[in-house]
Amino acid sequence: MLQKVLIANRGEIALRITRACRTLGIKTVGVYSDADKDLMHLRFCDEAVCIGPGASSDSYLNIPAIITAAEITGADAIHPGYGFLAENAEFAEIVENSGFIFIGPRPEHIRLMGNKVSAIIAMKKAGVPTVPGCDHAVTIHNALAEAKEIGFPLIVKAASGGGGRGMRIVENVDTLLESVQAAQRDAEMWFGDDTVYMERFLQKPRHVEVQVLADGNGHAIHLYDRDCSLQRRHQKVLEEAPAPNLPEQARADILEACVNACKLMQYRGAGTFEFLFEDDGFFFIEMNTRVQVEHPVTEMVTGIDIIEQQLRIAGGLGLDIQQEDVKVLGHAIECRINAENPYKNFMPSAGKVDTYMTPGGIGVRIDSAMYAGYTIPPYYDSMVAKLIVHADTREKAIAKMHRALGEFVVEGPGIKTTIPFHEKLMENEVFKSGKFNTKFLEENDVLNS
Ligand code: MV4
Repeated sequence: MLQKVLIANRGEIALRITRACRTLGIKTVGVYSDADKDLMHLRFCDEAVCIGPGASSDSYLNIPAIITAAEITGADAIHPGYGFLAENAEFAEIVENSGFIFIGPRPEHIRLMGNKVSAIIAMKKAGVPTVPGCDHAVTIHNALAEAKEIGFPLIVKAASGGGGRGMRIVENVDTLLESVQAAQRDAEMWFGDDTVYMERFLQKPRHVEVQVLADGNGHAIHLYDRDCSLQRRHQKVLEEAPAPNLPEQARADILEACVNACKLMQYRGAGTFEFLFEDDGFFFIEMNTRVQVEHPVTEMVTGIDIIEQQLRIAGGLGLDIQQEDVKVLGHAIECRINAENPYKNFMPSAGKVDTYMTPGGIGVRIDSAMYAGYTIPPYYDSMVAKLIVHADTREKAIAKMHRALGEFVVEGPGIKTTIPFHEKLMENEVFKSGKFNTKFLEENDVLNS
């Protein structure tokens, strides 16, 4: 088993990983930027190393500083969390070449899934259903021919992209070539790679993802599914498990396909297969080779600690779970609480938190690194807490979430949060029906309905 883990991240996920390590008796090394010396998890880590100034590029993305911190503290493994370097294949290679264990997939799988075209090709080979499209690069020279095959509307995406950046929806042939060129320019600017590809555009899909765990030697299991359709500008706002209103056979088939793909690839670690779900069909769009923000909803319905499993797998202990052991009990919902003002177009609002009161009760979980007196720095992501609830049914989970949100107090000069937005969401009839898709937030003014 691992002896000492360096947590190359900050905020709630750094605290989450610290907790898992300490529960397992693994020593912890925290790293922090100049702007983060008051981070909560540093109080619980055995050691802490400053890795640079506040800007992410000089600290949490500073590979030499992170490797050096691991060397001077004698860590044997590095956990990247999510975001920052979590899906950087070069970082994973440098970690391994420097003699440390990378707590995550093999670098070749990070690279394979980091390129959406190679990911789609791999999934097709593994029998995972993909979106009707072309699994190769598109330029103005072949776009017309490919578009004839795919049909309109179609969407142009960056091969090195993901998470919605640089996507372009093309309604008809008139705007095809200019859209391909614009997408190539965006891709070059955002990702340094102008490779783009095309897929049929699904008009009102749901976003459903499958959590997997694999030991790297061909043993793989799924931990069922999550619905992440409620997104605002490609940022997930709320996630739930299991995905509501999925046809049972379609669910069983896609879960099996994901596990088979992991076995075929000899995948290692935690991973998430992201699908669009429309007209009772699943369509693979991308695979995330990291633990995700929304992993707690899966933990709440399965009782499995995903971070603990990551640590076991990285420590060579493999998976101590058989597929038949994995059961979904009840329903879990996660609301991402951001330091943003929902009444002012979700404008970020950093600052000092004077009053911090968290909800409680059966099945209420807070994943946050905030505390009274904590100052939210302006450098990083605006997500400051995840409120997760679990109950026997989706209806009861919604009622419990609404009650918990009503108890949640985060106050300070200039501090606004999305708590009121989530309270209104819990009162929204369409949301409560479970019959919504990725267009819901775009088409509904939740706060004023
Ligand atoms: C799509 C799509 C429809 N058809 N792909 C990809 C990244 C993810 N965050 C959103 N993605 C989508 N990919 C095909 N073939 C719809 C989405 C999508 C979306 C697209 C544009 C604007 C908002 C969106 C919200 C969720 C999903």
